[in-house]
Amino acid sequence: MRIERIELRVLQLPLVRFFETSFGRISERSFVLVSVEDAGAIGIGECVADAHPYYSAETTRTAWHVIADFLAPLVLGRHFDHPRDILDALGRVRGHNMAKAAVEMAAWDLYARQQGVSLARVLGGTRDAIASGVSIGIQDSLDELVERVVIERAAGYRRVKIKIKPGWDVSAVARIREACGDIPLMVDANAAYTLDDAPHLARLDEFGLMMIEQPLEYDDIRDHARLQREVRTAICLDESIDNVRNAVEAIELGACRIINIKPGRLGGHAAAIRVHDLAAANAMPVWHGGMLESGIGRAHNIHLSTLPNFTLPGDVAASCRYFVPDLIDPEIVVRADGTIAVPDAPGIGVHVIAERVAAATMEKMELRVA
Ligand code: OSB
Ligand code: MG
Repeated sequence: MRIERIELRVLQLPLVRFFETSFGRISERSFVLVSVEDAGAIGIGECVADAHPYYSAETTRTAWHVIADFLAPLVLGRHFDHPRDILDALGRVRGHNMAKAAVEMAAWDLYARQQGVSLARVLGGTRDAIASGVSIGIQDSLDELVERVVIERAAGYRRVKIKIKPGWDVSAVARIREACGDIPLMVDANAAYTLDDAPHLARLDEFGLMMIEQPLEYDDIRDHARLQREVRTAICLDESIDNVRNAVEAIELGACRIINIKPGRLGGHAAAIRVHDLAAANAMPVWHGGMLESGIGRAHNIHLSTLPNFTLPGDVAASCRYFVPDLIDPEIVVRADGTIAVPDAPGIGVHVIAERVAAATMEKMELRVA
């Protein structure tokens, strides 16, 4: 594989419904789409950074800058035997995993297409359908929250995750248990608490949650290890696991019992596979997170979720929850049994509608071998 052309676009798409987390409410997504080209064959990746630096330090604009000025020159015109070698080739650039992942994942799609096989095949996937969970944001009232949970359960989702923050946690979980009974339920705090909140978070233990995701500061593995000793509920790390070494440290310190894998946060599919394998070797389950991706990023997530240690339902849900219309057609659908079929056409295996991409494009740039 030799990438001779890269195309960058900034897209803006309105969300079907607002999405609120402990770090704020958004009503649209802004992201960079990366296409890489080799002799007419094209691969595509979606950068998960958003307009704001509230989930992680990266933004749509930093990703654009770093890809155009630093990452593209490191891959353009260079021969790669395999996309697993790309992250190392970008290693001189510190951080910026989301920018790196967008380029790397586009290259995986290109490689799989050139081989004529699905992305799942080249990633090492072992299943043809994945279990889908749903992530429900903070609502304006507890009544509306219960209403959302009922709707999503009826749609088939295998587990429900709700976003929590101080003031919207124990009461929200209690209401859902009252109204919906013993459904598979978990919470995600997006780093809204401190270790001083340990006694409060321990109040969640009585509700039999599957896990508490990222309760403490985004880069604080040590405090998560302390918290895990004070609560019975499993802690799952998201923000804190942004490379393989962090995962090793978290496992060694007992900072979590479950890991959320997002290739965008880790620097792409190859790094995600390494964390997946590391967790498997330590008998720790993983699941695939989501970043409100369009159908393009969502397709990448579906393929990666076919690896064997993704044993818990992921935040990989139907297109219609996010974007109508999606950038792809047919869109991603969740079946009545809460599963999503893995596309079996070459690469990510979904059909991107060029006119929809063009209509959502705010800015475009083309980079070629110098
Ligand atoms: O923490 O998992 C998260 C969305 C944006 C940023 C961070 C997170 C999320 C989600 C939504 O929980 C997952 C999805 O449905 O794509
Ligand atoms: Mg999370």
